[in-house]
Amino acid sequence: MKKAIVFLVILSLVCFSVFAEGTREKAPANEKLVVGFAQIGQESGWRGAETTSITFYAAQNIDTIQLHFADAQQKQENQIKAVRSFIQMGVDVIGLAPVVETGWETVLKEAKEAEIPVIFVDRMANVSDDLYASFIGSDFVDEGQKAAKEMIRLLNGKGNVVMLEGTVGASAAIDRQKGFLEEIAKAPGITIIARQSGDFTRSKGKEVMESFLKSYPQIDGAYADNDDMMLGAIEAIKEAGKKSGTQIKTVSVDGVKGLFEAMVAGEANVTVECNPLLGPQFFQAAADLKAGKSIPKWIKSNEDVYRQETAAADLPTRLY
Ligand code: GZL
Repeated sequence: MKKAIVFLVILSLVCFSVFAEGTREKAPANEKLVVGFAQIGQESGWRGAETTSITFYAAQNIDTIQLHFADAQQKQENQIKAVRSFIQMGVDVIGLAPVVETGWETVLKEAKEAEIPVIFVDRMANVSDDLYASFIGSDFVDEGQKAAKEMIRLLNGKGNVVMLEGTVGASAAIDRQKGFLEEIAKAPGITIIARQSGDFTRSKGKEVMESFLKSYPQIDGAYADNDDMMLGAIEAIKEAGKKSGTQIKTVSVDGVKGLFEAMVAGEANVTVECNPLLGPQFFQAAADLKAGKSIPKWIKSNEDVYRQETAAADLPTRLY
């Protein structure tokens, strides 16, 4: 009898715990989408537009989005620290604009172990597919090819060209140069006489162009991996007493307002658009990941080429 009672008591305890488990309210998942974004810095007008696109979107959706935003001042170690802090916080999704392509495996493996998906925004990193959920950004090789086609057109296929390059090791710089050099090689009359990094900044772009102008008496065209370096280069060309946009043709990438203003003034010729307004796409992808949906491995930006001839009409329509 005693044994029977003991058995029934144990059986009831087991049933109760199973029942309780089955009916226990699941801990309410945080209703908000909690995101950590490790931004590169504030090196260019383009970067500022991207930051605004991200922070403004989060502010507009404050009831459903909690954004933790870190500015790394263009230092990879600061981005890595920020990603680690987001992992500690237990955010739902991490956004990262990798300042350079290499050096990310360790911290991305930590994010994977913590089961926090990472979305690369605007720049890529050299890691295996399992370490990131998606890349939201442009086809930089295509941008470089478009820029070269414009330079060939502007120079009628012949002349001396200098290149102002972006941050050493950055995917946007590496791939734009790849596309530019592949395409420009189709015009044997064009010679690349100098290449140097201006780190995507206006001030360094001016310094680099000043040195080019001192070293090379005959420069027919200048290409820059971004508009900010080209705006610095234009200052240097003018200070050297040369005519930017006519004596020295210019082609650069981004599509920032300042370059449109230079085209309206006749001092620049072409900008290849690179869309920085990635906030909406980024948060939509993050929300999809949180909801357990699959997203494309590459969410490509759509962009165009803008020329001096239409700059006055285009300028009022520009959003950055
Ligand atoms: C491109 C982005 C580049 C811009 C620069 O996606 O990474 O970085 O072209 C910016 O202006 O500094």
